[in-house]
Amino acid sequence: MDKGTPKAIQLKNYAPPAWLVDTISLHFDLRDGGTTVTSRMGVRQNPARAAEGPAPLVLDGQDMELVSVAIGNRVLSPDEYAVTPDGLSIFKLPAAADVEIVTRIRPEENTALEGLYKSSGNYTTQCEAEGFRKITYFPDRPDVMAKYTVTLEADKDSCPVLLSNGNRVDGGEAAEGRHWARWEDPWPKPAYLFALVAGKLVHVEDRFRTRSGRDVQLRIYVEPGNEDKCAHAMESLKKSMKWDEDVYGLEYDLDEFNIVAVSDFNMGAMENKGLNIFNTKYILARPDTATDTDFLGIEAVVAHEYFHNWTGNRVTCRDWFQLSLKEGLTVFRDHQFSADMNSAPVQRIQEVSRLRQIQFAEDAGPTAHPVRPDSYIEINNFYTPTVYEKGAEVLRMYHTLLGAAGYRKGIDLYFQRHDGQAVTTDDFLAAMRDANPEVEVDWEQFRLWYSQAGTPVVDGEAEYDAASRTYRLTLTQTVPATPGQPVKQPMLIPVSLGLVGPDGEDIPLRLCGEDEQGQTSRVVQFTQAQQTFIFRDVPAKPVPSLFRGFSSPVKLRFGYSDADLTFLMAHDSDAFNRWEAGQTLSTRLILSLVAQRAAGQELRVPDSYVEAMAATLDRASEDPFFASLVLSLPSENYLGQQMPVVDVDGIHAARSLVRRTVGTRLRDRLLTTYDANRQQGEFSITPDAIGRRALKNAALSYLMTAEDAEAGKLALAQYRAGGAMTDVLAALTAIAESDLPERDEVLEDFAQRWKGEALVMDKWFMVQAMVSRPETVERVTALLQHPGFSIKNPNKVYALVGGFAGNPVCFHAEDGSGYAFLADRVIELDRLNPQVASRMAKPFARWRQYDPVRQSHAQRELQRIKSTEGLSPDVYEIVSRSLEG
Ligand code: B3K
Ligand code: ZN
Repeated sequence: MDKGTPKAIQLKNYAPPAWLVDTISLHFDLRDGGTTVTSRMGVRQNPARAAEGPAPLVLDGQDMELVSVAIGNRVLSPDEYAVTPDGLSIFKLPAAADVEIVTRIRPEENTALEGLYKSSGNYTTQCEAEGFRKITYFPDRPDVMAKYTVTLEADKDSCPVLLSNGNRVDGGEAAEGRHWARWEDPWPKPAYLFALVAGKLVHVEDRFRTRSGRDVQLRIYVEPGNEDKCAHAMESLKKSMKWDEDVYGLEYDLDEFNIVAVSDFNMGAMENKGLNIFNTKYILARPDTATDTDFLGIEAVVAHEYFHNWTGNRVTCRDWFQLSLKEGLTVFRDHQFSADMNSAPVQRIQEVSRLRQIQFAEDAGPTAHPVRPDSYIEINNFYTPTVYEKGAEVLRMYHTLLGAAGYRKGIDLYFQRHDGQAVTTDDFLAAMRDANPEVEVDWEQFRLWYSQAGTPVVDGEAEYDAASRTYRLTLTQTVPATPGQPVKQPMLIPVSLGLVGPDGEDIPLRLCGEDEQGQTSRVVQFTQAQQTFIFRDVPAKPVPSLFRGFSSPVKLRFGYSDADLTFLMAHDSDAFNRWEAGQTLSTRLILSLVAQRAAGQELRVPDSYVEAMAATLDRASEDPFFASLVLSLPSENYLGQQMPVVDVDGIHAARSLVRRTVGTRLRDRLLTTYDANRQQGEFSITPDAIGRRALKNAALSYLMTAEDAEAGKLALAQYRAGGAMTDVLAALTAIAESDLPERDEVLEDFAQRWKGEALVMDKWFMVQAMVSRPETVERVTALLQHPGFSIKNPNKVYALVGGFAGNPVCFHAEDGSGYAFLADRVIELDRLNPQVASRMAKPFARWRQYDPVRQSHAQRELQRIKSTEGLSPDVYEIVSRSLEG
């Protein structure tokens, strides 16, 4: 590092700001070659720190040119302030003052896509977490909340649209073919929620009347030509607004709500007050360009950003360690919403698969951190699955422990106490606790979910005593050591459970020592390192159904027999656990095949397994979407997590064998399923229609494993028929992986057809990056030169480079070629966009889980990245943690 090793920021060093900013009036003169920003702030000393006497006003600022500083109308001389690479300090000023600062910035040269940047001719901002300091000097921390007035001035031809937060209050013509607009946001907010957009955009419009009668104008702005792809996002927005009123009692609080979709954006979307800025990926959809997954993703992300208006914007975070206060809560809210809009069990299964795939992996590696981290170098590295997805599970546990009504009481109290404030996860917990004094929960113990990293492992054992008709369930918990946290305390783990009797019906639950009427499903609190729950009046030996609905983010180990699992697959009244039983069965089978392969034994898939899959197909019409998920085997990455040393090729071989066996042995059933779920008529995105497509495509993918000519014909016909992108892409994926002679011709055809649609081309890059064939690394390297690819566009990078890093066999190729490819890209990206580079560096983190040959390749590449001159703190933090771990 040329600037020295970057410093870590610690939660324990938090101090309230010395100065507050009540109002800020910003003027942007947007021009090529230099944008001038004039900021006038009304500042005053923070009464909370008045006792310390006068302190200098310290403002954050980076990468800009300071033009002038004034207090009131008096321009300061250079000895009255100091400028450093990180900010500006004004030494002396009265206890309350107007400070005017003029700066100049160059948005057209900003490739990091943080702060104000220009891309595809449009000006856009991204300020969370610390981008505002690249626009002007300001106390860029979320506990400084100000009222904003923003005036934008720009060329009328190239920037007909001028937007900022709040409501548009004024505007007009200016000299030299320019024009201006003024926006006022009545709600105080932290700088990270500031936004502006100026550019050549068109919009679609709708309205929403809130339950108290406010008429809100809704607009989605897109680049010309995309107007026909906004309808689904608009519907999703209206549904979110209604749902938040109905379920949380929360109403929108401005007269306009604007969304802008841009194609160069580091993440999914951003909840700026009244002006959400989105990655086009989460707005644009037409049945022929977007898959069902895209449609559902749009619904969820539009909702998520809208929900932030209360959980994040009206009540925000005191400091960035509290990030999960808004993110965990808002993800939980979007999960609840998606469950209400679609199929609840399917939604839950998808959430849990994602959590296991990415969060459990993070929790088990060198970058493991608690939901509320206590130290960071670069906050942008902490927008993680742990803060988001595990954070959402913590919220779900409040809901499970308190019930829907108790949870809502807690939420109401939270807003009553904290509206307009910047607060902590402790404040949130206190509101939940205080609103529910009658509920017995050890909140101090519950708090450990925020501070202890690592996924708890729960071991279960049970014993049935026929004579006394009692069933003893003993649970033991261990929380693994994680970096910086060698010793852990037992957690409060809510266990939702049932006991399934031999007839497949739930047995009423009567816990010894309690005399309630037995429900068939209930929640028990598992709080000790080891605890036994004794159930009485159990007429026959049951099969326990544990962690129904995945009631806690833990790993369960219970000695189910294969027969128990098949039984639960068929009979558990909890849909999640029916799926779970199937996954456990598949995981167990594949891992045992991996072991047999390593021991040089002959591999066989037992009949009972194929029969369980057959039974799933026979029941599939009851819930096609659910059935498609039961048929999906655990991913290779997830299977790898279950092994002390990942056997990359063994897992691929064993999983492929299982798929091929099912594909061959159940060929007729799969063909019937395929035919039965083809759709005629109009496209729709109801859960049933999505489910049928998912099931049909799952059947196709199994059929393709048998490599018979007929399956190939089906895939080609499905590709050529066109129609819904879900079907086209499923066929393309199967063809790309196959040996079909038409493979390259089909890939070329797709590229020709969609070369004008960036988001569709992303799918094309991704499909090729994910192919498990050995030539993939060369293909992907060649694709970097494709005219449709750009290393400067995050979506393209995520599709091609990120797709490849998620390709288990090729990224982890034994010759190290995959690691070298990724390291080259991280180094190349870091010069342009540190946030994207650091995201691309994360797949290296688990390198110690692999064999010595792969380890040495990965370690070498990590060292190579780390020793690169001028490395960003973003990549430095990930790489150095990975090497330490
Ligand atoms: N709050 C933003 C994420 C900002 C990421 C900054 N690196 C989107 C969201 O979670 O809604
Ligand atoms: Zn969010």
